[in-house]
Amino acid sequence: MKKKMIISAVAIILCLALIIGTTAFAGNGFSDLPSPADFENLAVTHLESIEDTKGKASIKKAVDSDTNTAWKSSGTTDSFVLTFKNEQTFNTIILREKGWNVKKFRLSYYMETPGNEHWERFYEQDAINDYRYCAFDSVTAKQIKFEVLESDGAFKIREVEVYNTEKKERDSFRVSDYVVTPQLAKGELFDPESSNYLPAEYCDVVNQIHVIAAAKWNDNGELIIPDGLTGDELKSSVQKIRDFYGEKDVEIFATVFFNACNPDVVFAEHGDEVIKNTVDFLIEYGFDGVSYDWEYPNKQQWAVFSEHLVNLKNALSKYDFKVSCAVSSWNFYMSDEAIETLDQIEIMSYDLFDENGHNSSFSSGAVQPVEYFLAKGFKPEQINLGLPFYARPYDGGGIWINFDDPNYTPYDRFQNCVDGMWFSGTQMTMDKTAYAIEKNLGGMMIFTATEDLPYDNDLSLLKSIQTTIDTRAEIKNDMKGE
Ligand SMILES: [Ca+2]
Repeated sequence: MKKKMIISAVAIILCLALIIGTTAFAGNGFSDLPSPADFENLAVTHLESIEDTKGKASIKKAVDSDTNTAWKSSGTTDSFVLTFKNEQTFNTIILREKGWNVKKFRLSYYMETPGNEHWERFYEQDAINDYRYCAFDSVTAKQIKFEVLESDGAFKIREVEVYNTEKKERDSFRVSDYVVTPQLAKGELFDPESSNYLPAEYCDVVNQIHVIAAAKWNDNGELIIPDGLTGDELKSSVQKIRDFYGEKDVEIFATVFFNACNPDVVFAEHGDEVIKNTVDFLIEYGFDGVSYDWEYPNKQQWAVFSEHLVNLKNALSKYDFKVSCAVSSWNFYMSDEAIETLDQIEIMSYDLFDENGHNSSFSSGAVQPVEYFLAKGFKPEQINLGLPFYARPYDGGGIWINFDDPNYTPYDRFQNCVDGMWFSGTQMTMDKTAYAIEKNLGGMMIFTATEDLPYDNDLSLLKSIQTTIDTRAEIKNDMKGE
């Protein structure tokens, strides 16, 4: 009797843990995010059959267009095959999982070429986490196989949706990168011998450059040029970028830091001078705008900062200068007026370790932050979604590994984890860029392009961005044609 009691108590505790776990997921759940508008879900409209390994009738729940119903796997690995009535062409699959159990999954199509019949893998990634947007080059096939190769338990799939989306027409698509002043001033970015060299193709992909740190505030509300640069060197650095771009358009922002001043003093005592000095600074050094990177104001400072942003934008509008701000969803108290006023934000959607230890997973690095800032009132076109070009360890330790580190080169486009370090890899970069296009976001932000593999390498992240834009968007005008 006593033994039984203990078992019951353990069962109760386990149940509680499960309830707490489920509630935590439900609170952050994104399983119901809308599907792409204007496109039919081929998994419903052209379905002939769907079968899992055990022939369970419940597999139909994965294609019943109801996110409240789900197919449950028969173990930690399982698969199903979806057969269309006839051959279909598709380039996007959306997976909706109930829970966060899947750790590795694969999509293949059946190649029917006589003599060479086999399942051909066209996509593989790690987690699904509620909602996973899978973007790939067009595939034409009659059958798709979905396989889970790793899971931390039986898993549930609410829906699998298959689309053949068309290019989205848009006026522009921003791709912002950060460059640092010493590399810029020394000419390393334009020197083929330097490891920080930017390829010629860079100018075709990146159309907005944020120069870190072009300036810092001091306590008198003056912008000072850091890193031992002279004013002439900063001016010629900006010109070097313009020369590098030649006829191509580029917007150049001065990224301003707050680490050389007491922000409370600057804004409280020198608010008007700060604005005047910013205008003078942008004109003097040839910038197109100012981008703030304050990590991080406290709640009270956010109020003062928000007011400053509104006043600054009002002053800069006369000169057509832009104002941008780097933001994180875990410390954000900007006023509604500032949200409306800003030209753009760069979401620092990285260094966010989810329960799998991934620092910029599709969920934590795209879905969650995008939904967060849309809910705050930003228009999609104001948002630049951040992409890390570096890896971080699973435990969140203070290690950063560049994507071009020869000791950590992924073996294919699907690999995110290399030797305990987690990258937002080549396929993940395509998925996030495609998702940004799908959500009509303003564009992407890169941190930073100097960490990428050479552009002619098939795994190049910069190239992955460009390929995605080329295949999924129709850009009507360039940046300055707005
Ligand atoms: Ca369902």
